[in-house]
Amino acid sequence: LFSVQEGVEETYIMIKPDGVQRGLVGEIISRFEKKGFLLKGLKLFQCPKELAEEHYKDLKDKSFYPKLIDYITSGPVVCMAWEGVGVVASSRKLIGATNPLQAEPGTIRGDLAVQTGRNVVHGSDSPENGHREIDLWFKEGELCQWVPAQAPWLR
Ligand code: RTP
Repeated sequence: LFSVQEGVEETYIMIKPDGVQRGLVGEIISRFEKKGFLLKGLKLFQCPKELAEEHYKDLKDKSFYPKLIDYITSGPVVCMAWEGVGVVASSRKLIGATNPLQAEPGTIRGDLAVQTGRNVVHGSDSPENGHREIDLWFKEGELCQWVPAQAPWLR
């Protein structure tokens, strides 16, 4: 039995269609696994337009919004739920700045992307949005509640 550790959060990470098309799925998942976060949900998924619009509803007044919706629905994405201490902010660090040209080398976007409009991955920006987005993208029964047998301290 493990006591609930302080600061354990969950976040929604999504490999965008360009990441899938470019064969970066394994590389991106690997970075979160190696960091030591716990994978709770994983699926390849063709996003319907309505879901993309709900996910990005806060950006609907932006000029790039229609292109963003076209991009996210242009091919399959990989949806993931990850758990861990401080996983929301830590994932944003692993991902790097929104504009890949400003993302530090060593980050996913810094190493693997060039354009803001093709920045390969999404990560929730707050614990509240982590919950909201996991609820939005996953159905009940698609998430696994589990504890790794060998390394529970990694949580
Ligand atoms: P994300 O939600 O994907 O992790 O990205 P973010 O928080 O770093 O950036 P946000 O401002 O929330 O924008 C969401 C996504 O919209 C696209 N975008 N395009 N000027 C542009 O053309 C522009 N600005 C943003 C990007 O795909 C960005 O990740």
